[in-house]
Amino acid sequence: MPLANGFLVPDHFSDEYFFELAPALCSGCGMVQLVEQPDPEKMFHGDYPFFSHSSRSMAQHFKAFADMVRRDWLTGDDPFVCEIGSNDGILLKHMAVAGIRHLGVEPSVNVAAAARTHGVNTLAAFFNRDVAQRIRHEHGAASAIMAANVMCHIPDLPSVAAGVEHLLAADGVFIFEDPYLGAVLEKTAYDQIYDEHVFLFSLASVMRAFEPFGLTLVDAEPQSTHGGSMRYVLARHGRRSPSARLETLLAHEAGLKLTDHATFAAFAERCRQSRDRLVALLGELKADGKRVVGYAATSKSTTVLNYCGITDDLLPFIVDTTPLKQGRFTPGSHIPVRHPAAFADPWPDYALLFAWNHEAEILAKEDAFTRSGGRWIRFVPKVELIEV
Ligand code: DWN
Ligand code: SAH
Repeated sequence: MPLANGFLVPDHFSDEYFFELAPALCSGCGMVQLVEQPDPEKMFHGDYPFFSHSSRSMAQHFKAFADMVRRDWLTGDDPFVCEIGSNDGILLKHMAVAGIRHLGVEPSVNVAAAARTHGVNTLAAFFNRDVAQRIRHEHGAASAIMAANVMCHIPDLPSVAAGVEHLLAADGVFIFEDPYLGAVLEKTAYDQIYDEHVFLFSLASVMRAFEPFGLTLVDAEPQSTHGGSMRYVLARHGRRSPSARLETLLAHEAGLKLTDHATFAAFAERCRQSRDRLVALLGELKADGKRVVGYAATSKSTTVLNYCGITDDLLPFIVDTTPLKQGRFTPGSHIPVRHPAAFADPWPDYALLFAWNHEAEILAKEDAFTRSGGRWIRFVPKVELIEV
């Protein structure tokens, strides 16, 4: 596999980086993780093309996240909050506006610069134990440490856990959310597996990973974002009691058999079926003389395109709102990425929805496509035309 966000120009086709994308279940700790993990500096740098503000519904989600943290967890005087992987400031800008002392830690310097334009104090660095020590020294302990779709990106989980433990105030909370393993399996969302997603967490694997660092899981809450995520709340040992909701979720998770080999063998078979159906559908549409284009050059689309072997003969281009992706080509499959204006010029017969997690937002925005007679194709949870 190439890097999911390694959008490139033809000059670099010949020296494109590839690695072996192999997810595995650790029989010891129950963690689902990538066997080979590309160097983080290859993925997160000054040309990182994912900007959190690219989705309006995520902007609403992060406003609600910030409001919840302020309401439930920032009770003391002059609290300090820290976010790991703050990207373009989509969450912390709400803390900044409210005058709350805050710091985002974000290694991709271009998105970190975008955050500063939103008034968000941002340290361009990879969060780890040393960085946490520096932050505590300069800003004091954090009442809340937050992270969204980031913890699963950091191979050195022990260093992050030790850093969180170091930075957190005695009664502070560490709140993070990530795509949930149970949802990925249930929806056959194999496109959540790519270089940046080093881990696919479950409640049980999170509990086990943080316990040795003095951090206990005290609450969790399913989220609808990114096709099904879980929000985890951790606190120092003995400072807070686990919620009743956590007990219910743990009981439910036990029934999902997330450490059974058979669960993953069945998932792998569903992935193969999904791939075969998608390739067959695109082939049939092509044979019928229909025009199909891709919608949203997501990170997830890199896995789909490369796993399914889809190139520009089946999908001539993909439209995407991100200026950094436009004019470049998709990693590995080398399909051109174009400005969204190309979508209506002229309307295609079908659009393959790579940002299926933003279906409601995109279908509402592209209502004119549907009215033109265009049809949407989704592939999660199964390959089908969307009934509008
Ligand atoms: O975990 C991660 C999540 C949070 O975001 C990262 N590793 C990378 C990224 O994953 P993704 O690229 O799969 O994210 P999204 O939010 O599913 O897709 C974003 C892409 O979709 C952007 O390139 C913008 C594009 N998009 C678009 O072209 N039109 C998105 C929307 C909502 C649209 O209307
Ligand atoms: N929180 C945002 C961004 C998620 S994308 C959202 O949910 O939309 C993942 C982000 O994590 C990227 O911006 C990437 O640069 C950042 N990241 C990767 N490794 C990191 C690390 N060690 N410390 C802090 N941020 C990291």
